[in-house]
This record gives sequence, C-alpha cells and structure tokens, in this order.
Amino acid sequence: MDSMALHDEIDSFFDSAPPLKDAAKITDNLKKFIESNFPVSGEGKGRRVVCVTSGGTTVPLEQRCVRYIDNFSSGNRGAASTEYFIKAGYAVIFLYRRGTCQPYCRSLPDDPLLECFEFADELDVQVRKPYSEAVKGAIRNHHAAVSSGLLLKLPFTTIFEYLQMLRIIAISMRSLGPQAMFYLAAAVSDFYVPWKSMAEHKIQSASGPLDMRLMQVPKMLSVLRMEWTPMAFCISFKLETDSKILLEKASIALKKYKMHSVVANELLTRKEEVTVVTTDQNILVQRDKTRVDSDVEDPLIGLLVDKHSTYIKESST
Ligand code: PAZ
Repeated sequence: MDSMALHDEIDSFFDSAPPLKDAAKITDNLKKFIESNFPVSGEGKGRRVVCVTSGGTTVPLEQRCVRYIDNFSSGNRGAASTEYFIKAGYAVIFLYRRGTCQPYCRSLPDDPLLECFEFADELDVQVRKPYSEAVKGAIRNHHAAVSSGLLLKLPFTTIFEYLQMLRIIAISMRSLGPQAMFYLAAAVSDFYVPWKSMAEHKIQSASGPLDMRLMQVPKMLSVLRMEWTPMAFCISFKLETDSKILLEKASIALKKYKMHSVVANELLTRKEEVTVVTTDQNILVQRDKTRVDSDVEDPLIGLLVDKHSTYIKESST
C-alpha cells in the first residue's frame, strides 16, 4: 500500500472512531508526567521515558456493546517489563487493557481481595499470613513508583481507545527525542468493525446466522515511527503460533515499519524465551531456568536498555 492510501485509511479510522473520553485530561496528565521527568529547562537532560503497551484490545460488535472480539493476552509481559524498566531508572507510561495484569501484582493471587484478607475480629481486616510478604511488597513498590512520579497508568479497552491514546502519548513524547522509547507488547486487533457500519443495538439472534465483514485495522507502526515520534527508540513484538514462520515475519516487520528491534515470541514458549530481531543479528533471550522465580523480561529489558543507551549515544554524535 502506498503512503497516501495508508494515511487516508488512518485518517478515516480516527475520524470515524468514537471520541476518546477524557482526552483533555489524559493529555494534561501526560504533559505533567513528561515535564516532571524531563524538564523543558533541563537542556535535553532528564530521565528516559518508555511507553509500555500491555494486554489485548477488544473489537466491539455493537455500538451499545454487548458482544466483542477479544484475544488471549494476559498483560503479564507488559506488567513485568514495567517493573524492570523502573528498576533500570526509566519513567514508564503504562498503557494497559483494563483488568489485565498490573506491575508489582504478579505474585498476588488472581482474586487478591478475597484470597489475601481475613477478618482479624468483627470489624478489622488483616492480611492472611501466607500472602503477607507479597501484599506488603506490592503495596510498597507500587506506591513508591506512582508517588515518585515514575509510573503513569492509562487504561484502555477497545481498539478505538488504544490507538487514539497511543497517538496522544506518542505526540506528547516527541519532545524527549532519542530518550523516548516505545515497547509495544500489547496484542492489537488486526480486524475491526468501523463505528459507522456497526449495529447500534444488540444484534438479534432471531435474524439468523451472523454475516459480518471486518475491515483491516490500519497499520500505524510506521506512522508512529516516522511521524508521531520520529526520534524515539521503537521496539515492537511479533507473536506467532507456528515457529517456522516466526523469525521471517519478525524480520519483515522490522524492515517494513523501520523498528529498531522486533521481539519475536511463540505463544506456548513466550514465558520461557524470546528472540530479539535486529538488522544485523537475532539474539535469543531465555529465562534463567535454574531459578523458579526468574522471568524472561529480566534479561530482555537489560538487553533493550543497553541497546537504547547505544542509540542515544549514536543520536548525539
Ligand atoms: O500479555 P501476555 O504476557 O499474555 O503475552 C505477551 C504477548 C504474547 C501478547 C506479547 O509478547 C506479544 O507478542 N505482543 C504482540 C502480539 C502481536 O503479534 O500482535
């Protein structure tokens, strides 16, 4: 597709999308967050800022949405990566799907409120002993990250919200130059129903089998990379279930969208290993299997932070 046709598709996606609620508030919060980590008066010096996207986007089938198409993403990758970026000194804009895994909460049970707490007496609630350390750790680390201005959490649900928010974030991060990074781990829908051709009310089953045409979601990666935030260091992800095509597809995405690296992963082994695909090499990154509590995000973020440092150095010469 030529660039003009892509721009037309992108414009028509945004023009017809339901307007984002709270867009002005989100823009204002982003401005404050970026300014506090990278002051305009700081002569180009400040903290690096990464936008981590996490979890899957939904595709509504009705405007007053009863049904939607969803995907498998748990948000574990984005939540874990956020913790390691903050540990490495980054400020993180965490663009996440509502209800998915949150930073510092990975060691809590799925239903922490009911599982972790009990009545101490008739009135007071206390943490149950087996969860005491996990709960204290989650509260301590989460509060520290948010209150020291290192973590800004922005939730989305639909593909419409996600792409509108990503664009606002990218444009807000433009002033950071090469200190900005995108780590695009969200599982973004490839197909959607345009808002204008979507049924307003609940689709009726009495009308017989459902025949619905889904349009392709315009690929915005190249526009993010070349126009919204042209100096940022950009990492995208490629997920496949067929290992035979994974690296080839990642390498195509690297070139097509001019990413700095593409992290390739397979559905079943994604928690064990990933391959970082760059223009000159493919680097296999694995979880430390000698430790039960290790994860692949730890070495992965270490590697990407080093690559980002090299990129910043090269950009300034
Ligand atoms: O969210 P999660 O931890 O369950 O899975 C992470 C992932 C597989 C969604 C991510 O690593 C990824 O590959 N995201 C991009 C998916 C895609 O190709 O659209």
